[in-house]
Amino acid sequence: MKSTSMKLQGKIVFITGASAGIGAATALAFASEGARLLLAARRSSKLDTVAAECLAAGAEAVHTLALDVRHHAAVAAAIDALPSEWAAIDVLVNNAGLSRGLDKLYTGSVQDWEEMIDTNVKGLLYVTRAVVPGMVERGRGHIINLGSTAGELTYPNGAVYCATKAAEKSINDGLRQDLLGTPVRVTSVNPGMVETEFSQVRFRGDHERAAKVYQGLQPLTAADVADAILWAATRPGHVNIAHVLLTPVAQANSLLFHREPPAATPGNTR
Ligand code: NDP
Ligand code: 8X3
Repeated sequence: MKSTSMKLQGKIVFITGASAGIGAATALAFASEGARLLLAARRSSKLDTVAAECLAAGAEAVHTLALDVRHHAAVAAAIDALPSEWAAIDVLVNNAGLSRGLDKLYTGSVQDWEEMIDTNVKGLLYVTRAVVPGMVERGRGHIINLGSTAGELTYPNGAVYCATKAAEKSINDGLRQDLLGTPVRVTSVNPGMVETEFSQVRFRGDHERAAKVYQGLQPLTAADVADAILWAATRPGHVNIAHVLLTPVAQANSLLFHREPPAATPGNTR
């Protein structure tokens, strides 16, 4: 039997963390397929810009939600209060997330740990809990979670961020098992290094330190990751992509990179 790819025209796609980086690029990718986009993040002015770009790129409609995924009551209330024409979410992209600091575990900041765990683990759970029952009731849906190479292999000074992505892996696998017997699909997209606002946020606006992360190699772009998310979402309805791992060619895993030395400049030669 010939299987047909999932069409996204008119489908409601809810993306958390859509104000920047991978979330914004994913919004644009789904927009070009004619989806209806529900975009959430804390910075509403950035969301408004992404919303306008999505409409220009072909989104059927866009609705924005100023939302902090760390607040359970706010997440539940926002999903509950969605206008009826936005309530039947078809695809949830659990993308909102961040890292803070790069410190030895025994000297790390408890506040940083809490922010990462509250956002990357608890926030993902709160949104999932609010959205998935409706998918089960309607007999259709797809949850796409953002994991990371960091969840597969812990790197030094990043134990807590890596732990949040290891938790995402467990949640992704558990949810897929718990949804067995329903047509709802569950996917984890696990990128390696992607140049977004991620490192700016990790190093609290220290541009020089953030730029060093990507020095000497070509990182993934947010659009590369959006491509993988869109691919997973458009597989035929009977196909579940459990996880996708994508890295720059110059990255083997979360510990091993190949960096080209900086090009010699005339000023540096003797
Ligand atoms: P960015 O910093 O560019 O974007 C992060 C997004 O998450 C922003 O839209 C931000 O919006 C949103 N966000 C952060 N905290 C909250 C919150 N409490 N409530 C709602 N939204 C929030 O990073 P990336 O695009 O790179 O990261 C997206 C996801 O991809 C994350 O889960 C990250 O862990 C994962 N990832 C990133 C990789 C990378 O190398 N960049 C590699 C592997 C995975 P706002 O500030 O407006 O709320
Ligand atoms: C983000 C990728 O390697 O910076 O998950 O942690 S990494």
